[in-house]
Amino acid sequence: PKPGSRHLHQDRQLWAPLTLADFEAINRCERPLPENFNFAGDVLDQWAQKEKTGERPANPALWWVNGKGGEVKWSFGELGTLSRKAATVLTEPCGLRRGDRVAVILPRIPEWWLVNVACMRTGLVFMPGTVQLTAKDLLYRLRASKAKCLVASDEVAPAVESIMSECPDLKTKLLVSPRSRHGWLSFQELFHGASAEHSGVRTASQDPVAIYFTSGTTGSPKMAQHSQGSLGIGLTLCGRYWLDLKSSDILWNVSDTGWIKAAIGSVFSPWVHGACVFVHQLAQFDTDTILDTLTSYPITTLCCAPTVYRMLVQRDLKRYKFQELRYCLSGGEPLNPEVVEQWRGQTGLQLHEGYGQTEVGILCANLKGQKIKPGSMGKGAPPNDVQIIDENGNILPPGKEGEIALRVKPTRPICFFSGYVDNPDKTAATTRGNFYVTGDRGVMDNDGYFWFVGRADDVIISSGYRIGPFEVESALLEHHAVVESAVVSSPDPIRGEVVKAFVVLSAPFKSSDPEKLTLELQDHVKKSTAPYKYPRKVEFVESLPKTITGKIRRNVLRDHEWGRT
Ligand code: BCO
Repeated sequence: PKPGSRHLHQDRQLWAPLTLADFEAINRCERPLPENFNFAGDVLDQWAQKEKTGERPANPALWWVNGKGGEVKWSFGELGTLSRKAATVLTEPCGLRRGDRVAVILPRIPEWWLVNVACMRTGLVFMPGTVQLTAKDLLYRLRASKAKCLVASDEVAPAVESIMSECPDLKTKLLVSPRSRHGWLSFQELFHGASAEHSGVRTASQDPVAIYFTSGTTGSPKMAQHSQGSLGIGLTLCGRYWLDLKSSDILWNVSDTGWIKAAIGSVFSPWVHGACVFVHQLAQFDTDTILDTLTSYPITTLCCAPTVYRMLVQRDLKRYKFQELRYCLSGGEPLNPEVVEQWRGQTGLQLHEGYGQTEVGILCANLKGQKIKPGSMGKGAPPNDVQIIDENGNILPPGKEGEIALRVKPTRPICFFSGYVDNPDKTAATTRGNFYVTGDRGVMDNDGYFWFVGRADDVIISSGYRIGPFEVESALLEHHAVVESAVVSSPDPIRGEVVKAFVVLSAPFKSSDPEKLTLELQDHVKKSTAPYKYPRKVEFVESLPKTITGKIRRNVLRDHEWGRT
């Protein structure tokens, strides 16, 4: 073992494994956070033991399909063996050491889960990203994080190669592909020959486990860091009371691997409860595949962004007989009451909306068994103390609009992130009085239900994506037609809101065909930064509203879009 680390199996003899009841008690602050905790060793390997003794149903831990006949089913025992092999790959040929950061840009393929668990075992910091990231996005992430290793698939390999020379900290590129590629180590080849005799690192509960890049109003995305404890223990109650999971359940969380929603719904919450994580590769999103999959597999629990439900209720759902579906959830953006009613009317199933953020996990939710008020995001999810506060950090009474906030003093909730890496000012700016401020505005009613109003800043939430206007404006500015632009949210019946760009053109482009130029600018943004951010609406204007100091007043444009005075 490395200095400062001990073999997990040796420690096993020294202390009893933590149980689900222990995790719940830790979340409720009825017992302290253990000094040491490792999700792979302390949770996944415990479920592998329970499989052996028959204390867990014969339900896979991971069930992956690709819609083309490809299928993988791993028990917790198999996940243990295979993730130890992956851990050997990361520590031996890749030479990674505890605390090193690993950027993982993979689609929904089983290797994403293997590398994720392998990072937990070895104390490496997992940094997921969507395969929609462009070369420019990757360059920023690799440089900001000083990642030592990048694990990627064929679709992003060329983009990585184009920026490699500007990433001096990146020592290893690991390719997950049946083909080999010059300059890359082959995950498949190394994995094939790797030993499963890997000893995990005894991580501290507060050790970093993952970093998520999250967008704000200004600047580039921030690096929100979570710990072994915040994700590994902090999502236990959400798994029980919001997701209603038991070890016999099969949960399909239709989320890209790049977001914390994948950690919540496709890793930590289901696995802490011993449930099966179902994954469809969904190389291309389409509603037919969603409906066929629910019809063909015994999925009990479905979690999607509201945009997906909005797309699904356009279909004649009564034609489909879902095999085992009993419980449905949504998260990532506000859910409209009409969709809740349409889904219930067509499927007989209630939709349970949850509201959360990368920094805090799930804050509010329509919990299992709780009366649902359509359009509300439910009550504060246990054990969170969620309040509506004013600009001075004072709690506002029911019915008053303010900022949605989570109490973090005097006691930090277990699920709370560790902070933004290398950015103490931004971390401190999220605290007001005793609260973490979400940047979202809302109202709490007399019964304690929360109602989302909108963002307090200029961030755009479109189809569940959190999009910073600055990132889109910067991409537009690279185009020679654009003198300046302002990017705001605009209402959309399917995506909730979409990105709209108000663009001031340079003189030579003022007489261009607006439709052609719109397409050209959209295409340009899709190439410059991750395509999900592209402006779905573009309006050419002579000038932008500004303050006397010359700052663009996005709020004027946004209010106009939303018909607000
Ligand atoms: O709609 P368009 O076709 O015009 O554009 C799409 C893609 O076609 C395009 N695109 C993608 N790759 C491209 C490309 N264009 C050019 N070159 C490429 N290589 O870009 C647009 C991407 O938009 P999209 O991702 O919304 O696509 P789509 O297929 O419409 O997907 C719909 C959804 C609903 C499946 C998708 O929007 C989605 O997954 N949304 C959920 C996001 C999510 O999981 N959010 C949770 C964040 S975590 C959180 O909120 C914490 C609390 C729980």
